[in-house]
Amino acid sequence: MENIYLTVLDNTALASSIYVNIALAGITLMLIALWSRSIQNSRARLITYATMMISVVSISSYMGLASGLTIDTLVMPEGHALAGQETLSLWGRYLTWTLSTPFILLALGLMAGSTSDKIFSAIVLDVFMCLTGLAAALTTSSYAMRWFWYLLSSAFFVGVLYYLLVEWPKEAKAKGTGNIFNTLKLLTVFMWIGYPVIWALGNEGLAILNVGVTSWGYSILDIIAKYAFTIILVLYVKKETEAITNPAGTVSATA
Ligand code: RET
Repeated sequence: MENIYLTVLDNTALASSIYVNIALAGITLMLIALWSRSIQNSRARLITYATMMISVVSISSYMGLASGLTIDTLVMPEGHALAGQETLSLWGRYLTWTLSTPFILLALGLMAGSTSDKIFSAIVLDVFMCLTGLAAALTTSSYAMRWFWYLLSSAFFVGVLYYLLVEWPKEAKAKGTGNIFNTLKLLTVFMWIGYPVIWALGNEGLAILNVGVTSWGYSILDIIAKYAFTIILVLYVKKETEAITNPAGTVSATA
């Protein structure tokens, strides 16, 4: 068990799915730092800081996986395709999503010019979604309970989707950021739906995909949902700072 990071390195697919993301998060962080130097307005800067935090969390998250700190071998319960066998759980992913996804929602909510109560609600639902997803992965006493956690997490996810698809598009339209919000919303909704699909098909769910493919599944989603997302967003904020800073929103980032 102490050598779990060697188990990771021995599995080329698994190791590359982790190390590639550390590199991409680092590059994204440097690009944002470079591009955002000219942004002066504090609300616009808050959005770019939020996007930077997504990559900061990502580097820490993938370091946790690379070092083996946030990976364990779990024995799956009766009923699971791998019942009685050990399988790797990269549970650190679910834990650190509780830190990265709120920054994605904060950036989106601010872009849409939403209000603090709505941004708060979306983030709370999102954190519960991630924590119950962590519980689904770590429950080994009962197969049914694993899926019960999964369903609970999905219910929280529906709440998050409500803000993304119903509340914020209206506000973004009123604020004049409707087009860019629409692009980021579609990217986010499609990518985020991929996570529960990978969980269900992956080694912790129905075990149709092995651990390396499962991990690459999440890594590809991460590349689009985090790095591509932040790059599109920061370039927009840099170009159209005025659209973001006009006073329609009520979450004030002004000191
Ligand atoms: C789980 C499994 C349980 C059911 C649901 C899930 C949803 C996860 C999502 C994760 C998004 C993660 C992102 C991470 C970026 O750092 C927990 C997989 C609904 C939507 C965007």
